[in-house]
Amino acid sequence: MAGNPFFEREARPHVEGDFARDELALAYRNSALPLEALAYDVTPLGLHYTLSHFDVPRLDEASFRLAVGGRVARPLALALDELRGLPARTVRVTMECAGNGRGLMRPRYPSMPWLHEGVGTAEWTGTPLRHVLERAGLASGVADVAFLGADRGFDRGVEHDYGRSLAAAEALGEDVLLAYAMNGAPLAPQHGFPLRLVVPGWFGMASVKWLTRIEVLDRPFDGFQQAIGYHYRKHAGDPGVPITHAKVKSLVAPPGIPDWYTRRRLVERGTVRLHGRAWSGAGVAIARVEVAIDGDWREAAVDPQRDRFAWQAWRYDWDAAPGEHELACRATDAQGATQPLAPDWNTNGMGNNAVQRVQVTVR
Ligand SMILES: Nc1nc2c(c(=O)[nH]1)N[C@H]1C(S)=C(S)[C@@H](COP(=O)(O)O)O[C@H]1N2
Ligand SMILES: [Mo]
Repeated sequence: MAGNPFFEREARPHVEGDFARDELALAYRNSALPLEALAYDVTPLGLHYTLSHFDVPRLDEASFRLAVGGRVARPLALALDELRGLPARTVRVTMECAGNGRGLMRPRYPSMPWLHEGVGTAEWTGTPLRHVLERAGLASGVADVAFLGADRGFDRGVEHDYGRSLAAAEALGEDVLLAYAMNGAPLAPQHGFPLRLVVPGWFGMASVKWLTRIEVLDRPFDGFQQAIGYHYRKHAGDPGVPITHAKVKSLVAPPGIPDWYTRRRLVERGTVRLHGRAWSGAGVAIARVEVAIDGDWREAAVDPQRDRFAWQAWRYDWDAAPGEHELACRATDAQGATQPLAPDWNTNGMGNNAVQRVQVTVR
């Protein structure tokens, strides 16, 4: 195909076994939450995961403008200072990559091979998007609001700026932020400097980084990441279901000390305090966390929901007897959604919220 060196007629074939060099390269580019960082309510800068499809663009704050156009009464070009002058809010948000857990699905889709660590919690400061949309004035009959990043590349042979959309009603909600700070500091380059969208309660792909353009549309946005990427599909050719909110999930901070290479854990016998975090999507609280010791499920204690969009801490005191053990944890949210014991397989390895298992040797 002329002009398109990366055209792929077929989807990449699924694989089992060894990770490929391309998967390894993606794993280096996109950093992970070390699971011991589950100890923090707010993930310290540098320990929050990152996922960037293309290159991290270098943007200049002084010349930066956010363009707002399309079906609006007044197109805008807003400097960062103008955005900082609008009413500000800080929201604590647990963000998880929709591909988190992909590397644990079998067979595997060749892409970013997350195991469990594509998640983190940050305090995002910015202005609710609706202030900007109201200033621009949405025309009647508006369907979608599209958000375009400054990063550009190819996926499956389609060249595009990274872009996502929200239905107009969703975009006008109080919780969607145009964020210029993370944990009280300007955004780091890898997290979207100088401006990003933050869509609490959704998987991470909705929170467009390096946000430079907002397009108000009278039709559904048909960008690659909206129309082709980010669907749950059972087989090739399946139109699939668009991915939106995060799913109920929990993680345990691996106890004791690790073996450097295998990450297997060594724990001393006696009472071991197991702890971790649990979260769900759309602001739904966690109602219950259970811990399994060698398949025997027990009730853990869960903190109440303090911030609507942030994970909740849980803990369980385990009376550890010498030998080999397998730990697992499982969350249930206030709407009764719970984690499956095995992944719900789909073609691109999305939304794997199966329970985490940790092998532990007790001495
Ligand atoms: N412009 C742009 N925005 C983006 C992405 C991207 O590649 N480009 N990745 C998305 C995905 S898939 C995720 S999971 C989150 C990750 O945000 P973080 O890197 O700040 O953790 O950003 C989203 N926003
Ligand atoms: Mo993601």
